[in-house]
Amino acid sequence: MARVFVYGTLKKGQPNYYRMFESANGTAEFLASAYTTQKYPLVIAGKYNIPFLLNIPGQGHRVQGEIYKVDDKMLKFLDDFEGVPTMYQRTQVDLEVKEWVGKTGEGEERPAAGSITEAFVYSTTAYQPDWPSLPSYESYDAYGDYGLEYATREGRD
Ligand code: PCA
Repeated sequence: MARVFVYGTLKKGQPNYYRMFESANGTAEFLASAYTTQKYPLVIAGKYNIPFLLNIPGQGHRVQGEIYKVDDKMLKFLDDFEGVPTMYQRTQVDLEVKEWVGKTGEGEERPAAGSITEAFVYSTTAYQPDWPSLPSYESYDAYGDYGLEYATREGRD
């Protein structure tokens, strides 16, 4: 089992969320909403309007997302889906819990709001030179009013 912090199209309500709940891909369980403890640029880049968390700590915003517990099969699926290691790299990130709703081990308390935890994240250091100066967001929304709707895999040319 592993924990993954998702901030982009894998979040609830976003275009790739369903992929975490296709049983052929493995299993995923929602644990908590959280923010990165550090700031990072979360930009929307390229002709398909793909969200990227650039691995440049200290720049941008503290990014909002969701922590999931995933099995090894799902972790492999996500690595493959996210094009690890070329498009994204899977790294560890420190997170501040906003609200923990998932199960904990027997006899364990749910981590309180404000507590610090860590998870994997799909971030990248393989970005184009102009990406760090793109607008950066605290919270990604594929359907947001900035007019950069995500092109799904099926919808690309
Ligand atoms: N999928 C991953 C990384 C960016 C994306 O769209 C996520 O949601 O965290």
